[in-house]
Amino acid sequence: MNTAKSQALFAQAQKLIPGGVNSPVRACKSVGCDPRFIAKAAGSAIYDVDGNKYVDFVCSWGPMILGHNHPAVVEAIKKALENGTSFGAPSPLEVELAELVTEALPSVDMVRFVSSGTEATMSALRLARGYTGKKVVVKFDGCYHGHADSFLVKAGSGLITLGIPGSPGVPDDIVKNTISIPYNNVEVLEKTLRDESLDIACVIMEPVAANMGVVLPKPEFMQKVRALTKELGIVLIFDEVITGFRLSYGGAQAKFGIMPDLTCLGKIIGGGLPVGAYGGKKEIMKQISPEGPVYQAGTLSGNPLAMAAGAATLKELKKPGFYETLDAKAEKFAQELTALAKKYNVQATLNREGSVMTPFFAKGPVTDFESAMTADTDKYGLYYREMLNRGVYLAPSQFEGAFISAAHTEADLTKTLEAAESVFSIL
Ligand code: KE4
Repeated sequence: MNTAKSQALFAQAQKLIPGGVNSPVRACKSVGCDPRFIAKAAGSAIYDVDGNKYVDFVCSWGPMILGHNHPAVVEAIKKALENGTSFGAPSPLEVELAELVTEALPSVDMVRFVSSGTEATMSALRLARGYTGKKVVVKFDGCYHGHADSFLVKAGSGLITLGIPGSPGVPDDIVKNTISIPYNNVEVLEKTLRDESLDIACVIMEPVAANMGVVLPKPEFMQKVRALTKELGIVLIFDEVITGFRLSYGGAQAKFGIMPDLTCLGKIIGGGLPVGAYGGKKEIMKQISPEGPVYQAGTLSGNPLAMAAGAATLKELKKPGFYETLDAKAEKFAQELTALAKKYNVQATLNREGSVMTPFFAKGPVTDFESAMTADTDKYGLYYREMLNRGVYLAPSQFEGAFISAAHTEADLTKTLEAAESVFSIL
């Protein structure tokens, strides 16, 4: 595979942009190669600057659930574009997307749009603190909630990929108000939340963790989180930046029937444009400025292009049978991939919920951060490079999800399984 143009661009980018990338995992350090520079994308495929074509399982880290450049989304963006790219004033598209989001998510009465998932979680935390008058946030090891200071404690995603526990530049004074405890551990959860010496404002969780690789919540764990937070007057925040509109039209909360007090969204609700949102119970959301005293603002918040792309995406997702078809396709693919690993005696554990999955090179079961860490990352690196050379674009990290979109065809998945078979035979 010729990658000369990507290599030249990477060399130039490294002189101009730290690490040559605008988000660390993209540098592909943990999988032992250099990044491919992408020129364009369509449907399930992305094309690099050297003209190589790949079946894309990154899907821009989740947003592209319809595939790239879906005609309805492109049309909506074009239409919005003709009317201007940003007003800094309210526009009808914000109301339309707010209606779609609040209708879809059972626990969300009101929603505020921002420009990234990081902004959504950061603002939800401020709101939970403002609402309760308390300070401490409880999170779970390996869950990632964007890069705001308070959440960079045993966070997943890029931090685990690069093998770093937290980040310089985050003052101790700030993270002393963050407690990180193991995912899926009911005893530690109960002990922590019942500790009256702690001044707990909120619990934030990924209802399906997808930033230490995909890790499913045990039903009793989810139930306990909800029951205890309710009993103790602690705000429960679901970070549905990945799971929102991915696991079902109503997100993880509708799929599992567990309602948080606040929900954070991003990715899919922007149809591939920069967006985030947080929403929830009216009583809490009314604390946000200008209705209430908790301040939060944004120059590009509710951006018309992002709102248009998001609304067009949600309307497609709302069509009957969308999730049934997508999930059935993902299930079949996951079963076939698992069978191939078994056939070639590759030690692997595949975790999946709906159309997001992670094949861990680990004995398993993978139920939390500690068990995720048993994965053989060197093996994942080899798998990644070999799949890439066979035209399959996976996340350049063992600890991320692989996303299947509506645009992935039978032929794409067959090609991917054939590539996996040939790679498993040499692992
Ligand atoms: P952004 O600020 O990146 O839009 O969203 C932050 C965020 C918040 N919550 C969850 C559950 C998330 O998964 C994310 C961002 N996800 C990563 C993928 N692991 C973004 C890609 C990256 O950082 O390289």
